[in-house]
Amino acid sequence: MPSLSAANLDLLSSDVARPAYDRDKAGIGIVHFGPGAFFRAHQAFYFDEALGRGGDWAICAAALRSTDVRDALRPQDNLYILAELERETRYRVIGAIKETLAGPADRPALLDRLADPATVMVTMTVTEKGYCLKGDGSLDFDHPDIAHDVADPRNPASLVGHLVEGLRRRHGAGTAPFTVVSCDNLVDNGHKLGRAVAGLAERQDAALAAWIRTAVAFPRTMVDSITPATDDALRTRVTAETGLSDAWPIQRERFTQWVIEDHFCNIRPDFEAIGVTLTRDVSAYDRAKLRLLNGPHSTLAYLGSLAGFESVADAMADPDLAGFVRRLMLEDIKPTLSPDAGIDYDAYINAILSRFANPGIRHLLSQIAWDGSAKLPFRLFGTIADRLAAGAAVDKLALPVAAWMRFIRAKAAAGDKLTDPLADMLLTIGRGCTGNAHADISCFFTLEQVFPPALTGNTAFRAALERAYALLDGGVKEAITRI
Ligand code: CS2
Repeated sequence: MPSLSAANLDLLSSDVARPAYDRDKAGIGIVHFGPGAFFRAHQAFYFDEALGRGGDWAICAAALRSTDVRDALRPQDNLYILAELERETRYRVIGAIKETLAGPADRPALLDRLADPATVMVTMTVTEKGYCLKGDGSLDFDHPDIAHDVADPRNPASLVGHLVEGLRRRHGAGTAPFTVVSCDNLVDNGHKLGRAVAGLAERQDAALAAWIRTAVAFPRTMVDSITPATDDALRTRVTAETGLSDAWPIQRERFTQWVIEDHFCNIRPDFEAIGVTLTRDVSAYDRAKLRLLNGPHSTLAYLGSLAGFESVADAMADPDLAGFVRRLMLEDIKPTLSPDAGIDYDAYINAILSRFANPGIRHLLSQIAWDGSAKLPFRLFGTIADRLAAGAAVDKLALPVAAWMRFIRAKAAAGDKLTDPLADMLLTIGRGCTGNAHADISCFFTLEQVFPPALTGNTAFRAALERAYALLDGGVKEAITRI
């Protein structure tokens, strides 16, 4: 089977959509950090749409460490196939990425791209841990990459360090800044990143930091599209159904949403024309999505894994689990969301539940279970804190937190690996667990970077968590029924 490449596009089966623009003529205007599946399913798709309307919106996609994506995409001219999963799968070749860079060897080229006046926007999907923030949302100067970037700012290691160095060069050259668009599932993503970038810049040059604070836009965003990791089944299907083999195709549900705060310091595509929502206030969307989609997703990940399910759709096919998640959303999460935001929460909840239940999408619970220590604070702890402040019960909300702890304990007992920025610490705690709820939870609560004092010091939360943790002794179904 021939491979995907610019020269082979004509060999694609006729129903596969392909770039509707002259790729050779489109200039690079975007630099993206973190070329993982989500970016290729989401932002690259939107920039592909923008390119179809004309303009220099092609992307230089950079990975700071891993060379996998570059090595897979370069031989196929940085093209890849996006499969939109619905009753009928639609395939489309995305041409928006024109350059892939990776690792320290490509750092000079990446910094040149960041300094290039043609670069008008920098986007990123580096996951929660890629921001090197502390639990309170400020930059962690003790993080090894940040400490490195303070000592050697011209050869940065971190995302934040790259942004500072790129902006420093532009400032020095009198070049307009690029807009920095964070596309990760972090509460207040743009503002947190803006403060981190200015904070790091402050360590080398107060004038640069002041310029960053006043001249650079860091809009907040909400991004949404369920994107299961690529597997061999997808590769085989893509080859069979499109007529070309692709080293790294991407799959996602057809639904996709991008909301960006309308705050830019350089030119941008006509976002509204390509289905992106621009708004003055992203926070209501952001909060609703993190709390109603990602919170229940993590809930399904830990409860579902403990119950022996593999995918989100499998877990949702269990009426007890699906019913629990629905009640959690309606009774515990929805009351923490602003009723004046103009969002129909009931409709939103129903839509999310049917997206989760979509049998056409095999989204592994193990994928969502990654990085729990970095995800739970954004997905569940804010909701729990708000419920506690309102004097409401947190029994249901405590269950996924207890399930996460039991998940870690089970992984440690089985000698399994854990994908988490705190993996070593978590596995040490997990190995020390005895099964006694009070003692085990005390060990987890020593993780100050995960649990804020407002939660660890709250007796109602502690009691609910201990009860949930102990109830899980009888299995997930038992716990759900008794809560
Ligand atoms: C998921 C998200 O992997 C996870 O943790 O909860 O990636 C989720 O699929 C996306 O945020 C949906 O937009």
